[in-house]
Amino acid sequence: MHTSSLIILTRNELSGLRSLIASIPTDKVDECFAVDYRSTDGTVELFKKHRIRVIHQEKPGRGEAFRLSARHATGQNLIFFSPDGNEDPRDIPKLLKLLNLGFDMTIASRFMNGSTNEEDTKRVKPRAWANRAFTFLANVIFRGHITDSINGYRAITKDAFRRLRLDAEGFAIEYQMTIRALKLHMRIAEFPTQEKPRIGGTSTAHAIPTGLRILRILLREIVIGKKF
Ligand SMILES: Nc1nc2c(ncn2[C@@H]2O[C@H](COP(=O)(O)OP(=O)(O)OP(=O)(O)O)[C@@H](O)[C@H]2O)c(=O)[nH]1
Ligand SMILES: [Mg+2]
Repeated sequence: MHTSSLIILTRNELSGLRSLIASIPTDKVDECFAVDYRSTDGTVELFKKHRIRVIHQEKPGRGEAFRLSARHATGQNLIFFSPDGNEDPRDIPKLLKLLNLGFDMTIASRFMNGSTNEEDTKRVKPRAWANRAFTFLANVIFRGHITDSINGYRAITKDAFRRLRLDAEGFAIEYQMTIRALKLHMRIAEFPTQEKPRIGGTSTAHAIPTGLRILRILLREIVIGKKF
């Protein structure tokens, strides 16, 4: 068994955190800390009440949050959890188990047999369609068999994380992580997850800028190949 660090990513996520914090399996990991970007809604105070250490992020964005997490984590395995309601804390042991079986990265997939995603019950599913399209392109171009290239609910070994030398900003970080892992022929495992609706707070993932940022990363990764 490898040592593990569970990292909770937040930016004003008080209502989600409040309803999930008791079900986060901190006893299943060697350390647990939060990376927070300037929350002003009481998120930081709630972490402190539960004796969860908080790393204060200076520059915004999930890209920066992932890099900061990896710099601070002492575990060999890193698990990223976002407590906005979308992610089921019961998947944390599953993510870890697969890393302990020898995979470099594991993803909780919203788009495979047995999965559900936020938009399943809707007729128009712009996010799901965009996600599937980007995953399709990554698979064709970088020869993968991934079903969810973008979900942030994932775990990776610290060694693999370092080898990927990620420099993407914001919500493009996960896509870059998947693409570069494919380029390096890393062992990637997925399992089905049930994505739930956001609990409260507000989303910072605005569809159009996020989509454009992901598209830019795709083009750049095509151009640079294995030079990273
Ligand atoms: N540490 C850190 N966390 C962030 C930052 N931006 C967003 N988050 C967290 O990342 C998670 C995902 O962000 P969301 O805004 O929910 O994005 P999303 O999941 O794509 O969109 P919705 O669930 O539909 O709102 C949440 O837990 C946020 O609090 C950031 O700059 N730093
Ligand atoms: Mg979310």
